[in-house]
Amino acid sequence: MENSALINILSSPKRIVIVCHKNPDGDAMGSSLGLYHYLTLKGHHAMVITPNEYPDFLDWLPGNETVKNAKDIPQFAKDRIAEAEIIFCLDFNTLSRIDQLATPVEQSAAYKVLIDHHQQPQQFDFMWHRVEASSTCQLVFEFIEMLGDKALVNKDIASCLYTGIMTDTGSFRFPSTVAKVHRIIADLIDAGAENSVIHRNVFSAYTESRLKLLGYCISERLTVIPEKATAYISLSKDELKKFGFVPGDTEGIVNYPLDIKGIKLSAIFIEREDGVKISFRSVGQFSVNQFSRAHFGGGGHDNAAGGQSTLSLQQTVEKFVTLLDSYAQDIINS
Ligand SMILES: [Mn+2]
Repeated sequence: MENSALINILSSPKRIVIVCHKNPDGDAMGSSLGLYHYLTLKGHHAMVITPNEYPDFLDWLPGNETVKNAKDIPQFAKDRIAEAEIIFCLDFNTLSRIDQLATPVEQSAAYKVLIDHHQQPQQFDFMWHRVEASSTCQLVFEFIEMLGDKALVNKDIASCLYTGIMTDTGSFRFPSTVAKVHRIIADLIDAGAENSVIHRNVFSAYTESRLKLLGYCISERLTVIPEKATAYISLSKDELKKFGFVPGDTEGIVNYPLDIKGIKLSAIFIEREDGVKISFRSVGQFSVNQFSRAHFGGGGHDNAAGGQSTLSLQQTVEKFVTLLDSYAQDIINS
């Protein structure tokens, strides 16, 4: 796509809204706030609006205090979106990922820009999209670079972008962590990102109950099916309540079953008020994106995807276990 139209639009100060997907993670918030700091530096009036709240371990991000949660102030969010001249959509591929903000964004006359790395994105006015990118934060860095402003990346921008690259690459170990990603990370550290502090801020900020929930998941709720190279965890509403669940507490738990030698597919099933929320992880060729799209109304990336189910928790798990029969060979050979 031609970059000049966007460059032209950004050449004078604009009213800009940045939105990210619901239940924002490190990449969603890091990219949104990184872009926010950049656009603000350039003289734009920018604002980050999230569809709902995000976990406490992201509260330290520079600019956190400026973020508006649309769940708390829905009318305000709608008004800002309606009057925006540019809307940046970050870290999601279709408007359904932003819940109640989808209609206002769709109806807004703003010029709409997508910056994202999820598969099969819908059409936007301007697309800065690459499935191979490690993270949306990487894409925001490359976006700033494309605009000729790499030298403007300061400590605030660098800290935000470092965070999302770190979380979306599983601390720089997923296959998406190509040499280019490490070069960008080096640039971000040069620009002031305190890598060691950021790791502790994000990964060593557990509450006691969150750590105990993790221990409980592994010791009491883990089912391993070695002959299908699969392991999964399921959690009921009551169990979450017992551990004083707050959003973000279950984040990352799905990665642990993959630490078992030989396990190539992992899933976590979490019972919610409105159904069962599912996360899938895989190693190698087995695409959880395709698997989830086909059976659990979700998607994402080849090795990390979300899904959902309106069946009961038990029925959802049974459906998953039954499906494994026809996928076992693919998973084992992954
Ligand atoms: Mn992402």
